[in-house]
Amino acid sequence: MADNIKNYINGKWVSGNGKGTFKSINPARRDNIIGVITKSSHKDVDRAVEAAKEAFKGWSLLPAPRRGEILFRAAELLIKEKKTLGQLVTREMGKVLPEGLGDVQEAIDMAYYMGGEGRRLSGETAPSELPNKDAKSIRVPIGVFALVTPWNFPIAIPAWKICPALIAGNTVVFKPSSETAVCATRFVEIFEAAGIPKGVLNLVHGSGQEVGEYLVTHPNIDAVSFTGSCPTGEYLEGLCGFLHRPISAEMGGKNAIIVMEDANLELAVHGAIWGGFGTSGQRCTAASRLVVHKAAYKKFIKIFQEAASRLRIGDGLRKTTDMGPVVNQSQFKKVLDYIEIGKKEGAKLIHGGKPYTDGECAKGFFIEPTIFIDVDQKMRIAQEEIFGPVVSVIKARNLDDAINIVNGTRYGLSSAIYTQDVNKSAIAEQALDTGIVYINASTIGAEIQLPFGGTKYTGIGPKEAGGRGGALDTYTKWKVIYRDFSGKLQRAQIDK
Ligand code: UN1
Repeated sequence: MADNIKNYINGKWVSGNGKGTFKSINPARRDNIIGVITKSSHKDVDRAVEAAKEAFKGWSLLPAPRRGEILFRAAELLIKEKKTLGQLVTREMGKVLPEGLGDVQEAIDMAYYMGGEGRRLSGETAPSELPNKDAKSIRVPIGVFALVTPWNFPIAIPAWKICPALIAGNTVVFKPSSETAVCATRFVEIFEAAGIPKGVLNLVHGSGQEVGEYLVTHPNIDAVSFTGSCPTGEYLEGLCGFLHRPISAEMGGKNAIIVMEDANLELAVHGAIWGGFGTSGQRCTAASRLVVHKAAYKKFIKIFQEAASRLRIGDGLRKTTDMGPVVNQSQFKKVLDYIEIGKKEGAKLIHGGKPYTDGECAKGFFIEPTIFIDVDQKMRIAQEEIFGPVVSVIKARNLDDAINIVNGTRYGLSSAIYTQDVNKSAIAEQALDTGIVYINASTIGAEIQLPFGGTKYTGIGPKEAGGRGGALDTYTKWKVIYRDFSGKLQRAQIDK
């Protein structure tokens, strides 16, 4: 039986007021409906924003350590529910179960980490230039946040946003991807059980066109955090620019692994398989390009292809599955279209390239792990984000050439280098223009205690995750306070 999924507004579960319903389906078995969701109307958004605005005063005045206690309780409940939630992630968006469980673990880590921030959230004190005067900066909440999240990390990314937003004292209207509405609903239920006061966290389901844009531009929204596709993110950046509204947006990537001639090739292949085909390539951080030194090129390709041919494709709930489906019909078509584009551009397809329809997989959106070699870095498959199990291998003459290739796209999320030479790794670390650089590890696997985000068109505004320099900068604004206890007029810069 499919679940009947509702909005959560002002502490109550209520059906959306929109016309009709939409379904969340299991991408491994299209006939398996995970949830039926009533569409929301603008009125639902109005109510949710109103509730969040109403709740802001009480929540922002609650001492941050008390807010943190709710996050700790949420973390504990997530631990209890980890298995069920992990399985739900797999059923609703297709990633294999160990990754589904990892998705939940990332939320647990974030809830604990941000819960601890409740006792830090620190600013600065600085000496005043005048006697009997002190000066400090403090972080204050911004107000009502619109949080718009994608389907590829249906528990982790909502946690990246909701936990810091709440610890900082903001209230929230959360609009998750329609593809993973059930995961989002279960996640909000955890916060309800953890004791979040009514109106502090609200959930509204619906599409970007029907609900998302209206929410982001709503007059009573104070700031926005978005993770998703580039076209949507860039469009929202424009709207927020006109509204003078802060937005933090995390969007695409065209991440690359450099493999040098001295690399441990077996290790590099493990990283390339995990980065390229983990989550069926549906990560912003996926290693969709492999930039391989000419001296290692042939050998690397051979072992990489052998490893790809060992990947077992299927329903992510099965223990024997290494790679699940892509999330839906439109993603399925988009990835297959890119494979055709790659062929037409003259890249050499050496592995995969087709839907995978063996046995029960015929019922889902499965695509073979696909490898193109001899890719020219100007080709579209080397420049555009595919978000599927398609990897382009590019030959590099030397380290400089490899670095230029990696930096030669509009994106800058993550990059990696495999080398045994400490100097080469140091040069790469310095020259790679990406928000995250990995040495002898794949392009994926960022930890929550450091900022996550990229350069160039990957994102705008402060980053996700982490504390200072990351999420705390997204979810707080600075206030500076000067206190003069001299009892007389003192003039800065003048009384010397
Ligand atoms: C994403 O790539 O879409 O770094 C998010 C990682 C995860 C988060 C990835 N912690 O791979």
